[in-house]
Amino acid sequence: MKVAIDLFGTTFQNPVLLAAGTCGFGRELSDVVDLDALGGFVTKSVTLEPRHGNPAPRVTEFGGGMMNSIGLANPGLARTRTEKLPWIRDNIHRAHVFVSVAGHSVEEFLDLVAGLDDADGFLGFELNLSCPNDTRRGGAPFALDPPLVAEIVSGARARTERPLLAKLAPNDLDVSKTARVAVDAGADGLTLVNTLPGLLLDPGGAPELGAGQGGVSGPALLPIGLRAVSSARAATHVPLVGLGGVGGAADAVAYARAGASLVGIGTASFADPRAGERVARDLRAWRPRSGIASWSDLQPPVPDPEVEALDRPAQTAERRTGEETAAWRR
Ligand code: RRO
Repeated sequence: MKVAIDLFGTTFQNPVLLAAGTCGFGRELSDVVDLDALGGFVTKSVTLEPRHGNPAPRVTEFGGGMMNSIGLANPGLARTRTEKLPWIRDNIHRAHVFVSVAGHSVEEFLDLVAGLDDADGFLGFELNLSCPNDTRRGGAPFALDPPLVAEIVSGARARTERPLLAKLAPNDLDVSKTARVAVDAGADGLTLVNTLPGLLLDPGGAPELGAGQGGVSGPALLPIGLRAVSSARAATHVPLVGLGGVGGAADAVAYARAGASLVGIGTASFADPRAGERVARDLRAWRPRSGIASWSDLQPPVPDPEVEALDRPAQTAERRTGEETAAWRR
């Protein structure tokens, strides 16, 4: 199957990305992984100041996958500019890189985008609106608060012309609404999903993770990610990055069938750092049944933005004036 795909004004040689938080800033994996064999990767989320992260243990496993509570450990904006991005610029040639940014407030997101935008070495930003482990916000992700999503995305949009992805949460019961809010505010694409809040206890009742709760990832997240991608596909026209529980090419194909243009590999690459290369290779060797020559052919039709606009809940609400509203109040 032909796996190259044109998106965000460029060509991805294949649709496989390494997800944020699974490959550092690339260099950490470069001895074992041929990063340039991938479609791309997303960096560890960057905050304004360096962070040590949460207390150990920060990862633990269970039957359905794993849990983490890294707590946004990262070198901060300044070192990302002076050390991490120059390495990417000099060493990554074919893979496309998104820098993940995570603020503790709207202003911090905007300062991060403004503070990185003129650096070299990366294609676009992923706004991490869905970290479940930010103790400064009590684990409450921005992605579950649509007005904040709109503020962050539109503020970021005003500060960069680069492709802008908004990363949404798996426990969003109305993810199609959040997806529309992000796209209306100027997101060029959406990443679905981050890890799902969870808790593992040892037999004595103590949390297995040092921080208490954490984010669930791995095979258990596959159906949750597929549902989110499918809902966002029906509600928006922008490219989607599907993520959650991808372990092999068949899972990646399922994400494409749900509407994803790119797929992220996360937990699978902890067990096998070369999982991304393997999935890209297996997709290239994939023999679809009939009428499908390329990865893009797997995807369902994308909604027409004009029709989509007519169907917006906000606009519907605006149109519901006069008689109709009066009828509801009766
Ligand atoms: O650093 C983390 O603990 C973390 C982040 Br920022 C995130 O977005 N998702 C996750 O599972 N862990």
